[in-house]
Amino acid sequence: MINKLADSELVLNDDGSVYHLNLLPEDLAEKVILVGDPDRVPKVSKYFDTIDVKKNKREFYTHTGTLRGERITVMSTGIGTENIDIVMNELDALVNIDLKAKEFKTDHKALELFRLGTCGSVNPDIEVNNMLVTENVVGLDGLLHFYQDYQFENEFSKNFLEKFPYANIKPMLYFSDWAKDISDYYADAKYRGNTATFPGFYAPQGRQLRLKALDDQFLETLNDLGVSNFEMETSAIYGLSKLLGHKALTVNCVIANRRRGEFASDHHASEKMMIEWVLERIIK
Ligand code: R1P
Ligand code: URA
Repeated sequence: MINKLADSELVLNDDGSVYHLNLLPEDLAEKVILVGDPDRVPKVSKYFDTIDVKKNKREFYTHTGTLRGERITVMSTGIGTENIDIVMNELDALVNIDLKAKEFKTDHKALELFRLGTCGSVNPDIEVNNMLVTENVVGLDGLLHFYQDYQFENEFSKNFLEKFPYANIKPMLYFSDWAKDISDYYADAKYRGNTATFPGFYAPQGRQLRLKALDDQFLETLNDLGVSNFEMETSAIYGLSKLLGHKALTVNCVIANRRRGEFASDHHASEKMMIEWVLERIIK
């Protein structure tokens, strides 16, 4: 492997910070909460005891501080797996690459990444205003096809790949090592499930406004294959964490029940409940 990275490959800003996240290594804690919406960042950091770093560029807003004596970061990723590609590579560069020398460090540092997102359920029995922890994830977005192949095999993935009926979409399947041993943080979560991540909110998730989606039975078909909920980031977070050697766990608040046509009228209250529930568990 080439050890010295060219300026075009590891792009830095004038102050030496990573190009998109606009962060220096000292701006980041080892526990990182990832949220999609930039407005969710202050909703999380308001619970911190101190906030020492506030930086942003584009949709990437970061606050770092302390909670109950432990350092913690919350960062917005914006929407989609293409943003997660940037977030994961630049977070990893902050801890595992010497930015000044542009060389890989010899000691590997593993970050703990907690996604706090929103999602839609495709299992009619999974009710809105509850949290769902992702055990397995199906990536229908395509990002991980550009990296070295990584697939895991278990009963869920074997069954899913065997029966997935859409020939022009190539699923990639991942899991969180943490989720398999979920008792670490989220043992009392109401729902655990298999999440599908999509490269869009409308037809990719089976929504039809003025345009027809691939299949009228899309939600039912994926639910029959064991999928419980839909969102737009977790496949890339779990897949790239696995490849880069970080720990990741997603909790999504269910704000839509797609099979019953329901949307959580007070989704801001559920978001608050999720933030408090997660912060109580990841820092005791
Ligand atoms: C779509 O509205 C967005 O909401 C969900 C999806 O994954 C997508 O990013 O997550 P966030 O609430 O974290 O943004
Ligand atoms: N986020 C999604 O991606 N889909 C939903 O249905 C709700 C939130």
